[in-house]
Amino acid sequence: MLGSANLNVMVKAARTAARKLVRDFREVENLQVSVKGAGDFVTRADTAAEATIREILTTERPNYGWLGEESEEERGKDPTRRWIVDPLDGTTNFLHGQPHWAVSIALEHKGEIVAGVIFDAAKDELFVAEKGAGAFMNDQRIRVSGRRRLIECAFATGLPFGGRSDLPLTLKDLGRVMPAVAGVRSTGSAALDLAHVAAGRFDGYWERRIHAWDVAAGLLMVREAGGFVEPLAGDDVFGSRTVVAANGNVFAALADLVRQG
Ligand code: LIP
Repeated sequence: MLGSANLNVMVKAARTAARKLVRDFREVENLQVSVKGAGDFVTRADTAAEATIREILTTERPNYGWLGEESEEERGKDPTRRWIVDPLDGTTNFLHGQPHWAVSIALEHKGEIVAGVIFDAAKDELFVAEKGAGAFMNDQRIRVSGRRRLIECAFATGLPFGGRSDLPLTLKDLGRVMPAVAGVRSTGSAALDLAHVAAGRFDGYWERRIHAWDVAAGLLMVREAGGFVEPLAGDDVFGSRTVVAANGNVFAALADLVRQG
């Protein structure tokens, strides 16, 4: 696979962690009928996957910092670089035996995402991107869709579960967006939503209350595929924990609809 040495290390870490997650996923499918369910098992799988990724990345790049969903943040000896990792994005899907989850690894340099890997092991689709070098899926170049009319567009979003503070605003977003578009989908994985925007499968995506590790790799993927990514509110995606992404033709129209909230 072409790409920088850093990207190849990221792909190695994602594929290594995913091999065990695929085995765990098969076990989870068997646990659906159990009374206790698969909760504890998935938590262990998630944590183990992050430990595998962290071991590989910190061995190859010992001076980089770390921000991962399942472990303590760590500042590196090189304060300009850090890994941002979600070892299992789409946890609820995984828990319910839904084959729509991904390993997401991003490399940040001086506050900017410069490389991203999103591996959908269930579908064997490896999305990669490096700043200035384009976005690819299974080594084929990907680009955002070309749709221009909102009414022809399909968008993704994350639907809050009970108790999440963004539920009222998201319901208002849906009330404005759904009548104006061809469809809205909620897949349960922000990383794959952004990867699919980059691949032209969705025309855009927005979500409130995301974490940096959910979207770090995907936002680079969309930009390198020719799309636009901005915070829905505030100054930056990570700080505001909001994101809106779309192809350049419909970005302004989608952003306008969700920013009215
Ligand atoms: C998930 C996100 C998704 C969001 C879910 C959850 P996780 O990440 O990818 O977009 O709607 O609430 O946060 O928890 O599966 O890594």
